[in-house]
Amino acid sequence: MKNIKLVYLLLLSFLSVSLYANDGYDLWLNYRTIEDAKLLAQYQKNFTGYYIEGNSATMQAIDTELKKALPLLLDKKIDKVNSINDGSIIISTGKMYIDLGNELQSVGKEGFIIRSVTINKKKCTLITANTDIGAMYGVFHFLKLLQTNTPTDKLSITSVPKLDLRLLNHWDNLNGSIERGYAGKSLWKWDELPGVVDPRYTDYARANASIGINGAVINNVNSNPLIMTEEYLPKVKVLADVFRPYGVKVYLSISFSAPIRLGGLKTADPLDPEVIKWWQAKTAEIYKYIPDFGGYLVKANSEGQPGPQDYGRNHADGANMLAKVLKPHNGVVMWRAFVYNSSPTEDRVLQAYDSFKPLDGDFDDNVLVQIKNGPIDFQPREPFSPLFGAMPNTSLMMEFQVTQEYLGFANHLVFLAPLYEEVLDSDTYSKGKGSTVAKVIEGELTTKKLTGMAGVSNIGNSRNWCGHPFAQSNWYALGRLAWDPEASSADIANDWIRMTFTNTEAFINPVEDIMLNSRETTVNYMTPLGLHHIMGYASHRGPGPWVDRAAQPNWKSTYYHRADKDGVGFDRSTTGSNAVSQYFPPVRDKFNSLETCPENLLLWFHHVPWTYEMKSGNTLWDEMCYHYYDGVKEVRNMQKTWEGMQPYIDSERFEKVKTLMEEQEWEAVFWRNGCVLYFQTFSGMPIPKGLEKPNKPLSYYEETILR
Ligand code: BDP
Repeated sequence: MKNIKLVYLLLLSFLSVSLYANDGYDLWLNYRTIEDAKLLAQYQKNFTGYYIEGNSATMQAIDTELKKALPLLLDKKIDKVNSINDGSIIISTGKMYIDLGNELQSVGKEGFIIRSVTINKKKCTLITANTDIGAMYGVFHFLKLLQTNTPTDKLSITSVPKLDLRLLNHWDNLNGSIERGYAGKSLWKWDELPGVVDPRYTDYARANASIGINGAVINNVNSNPLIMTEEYLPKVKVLADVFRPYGVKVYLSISFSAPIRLGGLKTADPLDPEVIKWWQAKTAEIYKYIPDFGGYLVKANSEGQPGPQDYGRNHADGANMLAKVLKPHNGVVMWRAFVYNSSPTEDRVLQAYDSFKPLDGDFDDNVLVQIKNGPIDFQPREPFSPLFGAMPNTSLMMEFQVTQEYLGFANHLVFLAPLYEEVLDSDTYSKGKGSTVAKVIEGELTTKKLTGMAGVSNIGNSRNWCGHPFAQSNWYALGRLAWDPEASSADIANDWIRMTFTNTEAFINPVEDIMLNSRETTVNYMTPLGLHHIMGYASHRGPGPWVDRAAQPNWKSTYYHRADKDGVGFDRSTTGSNAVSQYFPPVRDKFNSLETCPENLLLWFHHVPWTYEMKSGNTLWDEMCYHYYDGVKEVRNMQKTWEGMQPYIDSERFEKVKTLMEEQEWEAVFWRNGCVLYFQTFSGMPIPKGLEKPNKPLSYYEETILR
């Protein structure tokens, strides 16, 4: 009897654990029954079935999505119907059910309209668009409304993406590894393709479609040209076929020397007729496999990659050659502006601008210059790249990094939307006040109108896709900001929490706070006050301000922080490298003066004495210490808040986040102690009173490398 009871109890506890287990695979498409009983009753009454006009692959995918989502959300049987009834959700792209005037036209190829309407005295919800993909975006938006418990009685929503290309850049290698990937191996199983098609490819495309991402560059910018061979193209084609119903186009990173390496030519000179012929034939071959292939992403003459400069040509020569080859197929070239040389004297920060600005106006219409958000390399904080605004006659595309190369890998909770938002909201003043980076990439301030945003993906084959449960929010945020670069990170966080976890306010508010503060917290314990590129050599994970030997001078941390007995920071003012002059006034003047330079970028632009008095009244040294210590304190507060969240979510994700936060706290302390002890060797000043002293000597931090 006792045994039976025990078995029963064990079974019960197993059941409850598995009921509440959530491995994160469903991402924000985590459809659960509406928790609020009143709202649930209302939804149940309002929605009785869905009616789909048409039968394309996209419409079938919509059907599959609704079949899955609606019964889960509404906790009732709800099906596709063959005629319009009271409570029908109508998905239509052809037939006009109500007079929308010119509005439908104005939403273009990818926008949508959602309306509460009455048709033949029947109350319905209409989701309509000009294309099936537009309708799919509308359906995902509609599901989001339910997932976030939004009232749906009087819906009147019109939404149009502000950017044309909304892309993920996968830095995936053909051997399955991912450059700067922290969530397992590549999703693409090249050894199985084209025969075996992992269902996960569909879920990947679905997730992208749900946030409006419409393209994926599937291979590393440090490209292996084999991707363009007959061996790989049939595999790439399969991915493109799976992604197509979800509106996700495939793009490839190409190697500029492919004509030599694959084609056996002696040169890859973009003006050489044989080279052009080779690219034409190769490109035509790709389009045979994939008729809607998106185009090429190119890293050229950067970090050892081949490029047009190898033949005395410039970036525009290279980009335009490929653009002309792609043009008849409607493809585009995304040409990266991430270039710098190994000069020990020329400030790296200047180089992208100096290389590209003179080429403004020289690029073909189907070329976008893809610019990293800041002038160096995805640091926890950088000023915006001065190229935004400086090339008014070029289509400029944003490149953000979603994978946390310099932000603690997948072990630190860092919500990146505030970083993205800070950049997008920055005013370039290129055409006077209000010339924000967002407006620049929306094409409002440029004569060329192709627009886009790319995010370097943080996705791998780990079960929850991104490693850290909260890293999913960065994929989500990228999609939302690519759709609308003026969206707010608070709104994005709020929606994501509701969709991914719960609509319980007691969970949402504290967790939203954690997310919104997390980036600043990380800046505090890694690179406060404008410090940058002081991470461990090559891995970029732990602290490495002491890195003073490297393959090239501008890979050393000491190159960037320039600490000495007098002070710390890189003088980029008019008396230093003069990087400030790449910005328009008044931004240039603000950055140039020690007094007006924002303190969170102070050491980016100035070499500042340790005893300099900050706005708080503290010396620079004390202020730096306080930032490092605050960073750790904030991680600890985050941990405390998270402890209180246990009742609201499944134990699996709760525990995973908790464990990762412990790791984050350990690493934050490591960062703080290592940096404070290191910089103290220059300042010679004591750590302010009341702050805990590092319990290990500097040598410990220098010798322990976090990988
Ligand atoms: C840096 C990465 C490197 C990339 C490079 C790039 O460390 O792995 O190849 O950027 O963007 O952030 O090309």
